[in-house]
Amino acid sequence: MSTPRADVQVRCPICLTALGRRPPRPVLLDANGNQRPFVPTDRRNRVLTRAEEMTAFQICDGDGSESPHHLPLHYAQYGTPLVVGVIGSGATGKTTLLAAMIGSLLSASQTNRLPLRVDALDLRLHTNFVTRYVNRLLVQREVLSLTRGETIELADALRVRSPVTGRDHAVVFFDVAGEQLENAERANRFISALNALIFVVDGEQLSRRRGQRGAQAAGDLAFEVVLNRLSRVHDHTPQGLLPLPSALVVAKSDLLRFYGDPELDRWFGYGDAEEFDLSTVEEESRDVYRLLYQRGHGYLRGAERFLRSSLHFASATGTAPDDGRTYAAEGFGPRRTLKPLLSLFQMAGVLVAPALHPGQEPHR
Ligand SMILES: Nc1nc2c(ncn2[C@@H]2O[C@H](COP(=O)(O)OP(=O)(O)OP(=O)(O)O)[C@@H](O)[C@H]2O)c(=O)[nH]1
Ligand SMILES: [Mg+2]
Ligand SMILES: [Zn+2]
Repeated sequence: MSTPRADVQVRCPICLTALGRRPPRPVLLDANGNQRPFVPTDRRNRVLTRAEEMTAFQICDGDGSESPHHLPLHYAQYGTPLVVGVIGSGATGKTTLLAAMIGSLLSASQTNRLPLRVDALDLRLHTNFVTRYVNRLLVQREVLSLTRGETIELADALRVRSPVTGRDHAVVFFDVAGEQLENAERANRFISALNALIFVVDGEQLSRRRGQRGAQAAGDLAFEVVLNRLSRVHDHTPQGLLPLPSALVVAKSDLLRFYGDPELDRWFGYGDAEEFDLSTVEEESRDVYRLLYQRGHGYLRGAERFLRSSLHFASATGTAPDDGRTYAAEGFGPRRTLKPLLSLFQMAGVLVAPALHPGQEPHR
């Protein structure tokens, strides 16, 4: 295991309490969330201990006024973690997109198509995300439930290793209910801990508003609340920009296809290999920008306010739900969900090499 880097101060992403002042208090959680102290079976057996630690959490007691926060035991082990927030109002497609993105990332990593190795930072959290979201969506083709509950917790926690730099990164994701993000009154301290953003534009709303008067100005309240919060906690560049990476994704883009938007249709004309080619990110960003400028330029604030940003078209499912509960097999499958995540990783310095694997067919 790499040793913790002394030069960085890692904070609990839920309440911002500085970690590392005391040694982490490792615990195990049972299926009902009850905790008990974690004690390795045999400390001298490092391989066994390491395997056991993969399912242990560290406790952050926060400010004592709320229930403790459970973080992966190795959360602070790899320098400053990349803390990704998936942002958008209710039902814009955040959870479905994140499940498809992580599913695409895992399968690309497992088939050696990425210059990255991806595995669990915390096995329990990760297995939970894969079973409850990734597999339900991609294997069972179920329509995922809207996110409920007011507890702020991590959705998934990955360890992303770059063989090029030899560095490991902890990468964690927050995916909370849109209605919670829209509410400016809520404390939502986790927003201040985010250092990478995925802004989700609802393609379904864009398609409904087609041709409506005044629709061009449309934006998203959750974007505004989050931007407002981030502007208060980060220093801006001299140009007034936020120094964080942002990937803005027009989700549910399957609903926008074949309506006479060649700039959108052409990106879906490419095969999946195109997603590994990050040299076309700028070109796609320009196309998304043009479409949103005409259809809802308020959404563009999710990109324009950032020093580094990219814009993407994606569909988590390729098709609309059949009956409200499942997606039909025909036409089903994530499209262009990997590229926004790779672009975000590249902007954040997690992905360094050119993403196209040598030996892989070029896409055109
Ligand atoms: N056609 C199409 N529909 C989608 C896609 N992704 C999501 N949907 C639909 O949008 C609905 C909402 O998606 P969610 O991912 O649950 O939305 P959310 O933003 O997480 O919603 P909250 O958790 O309430 O904030 C789903 O139930 C699907 O019906 C997509 O790629 N294409
Ligand atoms: Mg959700
Ligand atoms: Zn905390």
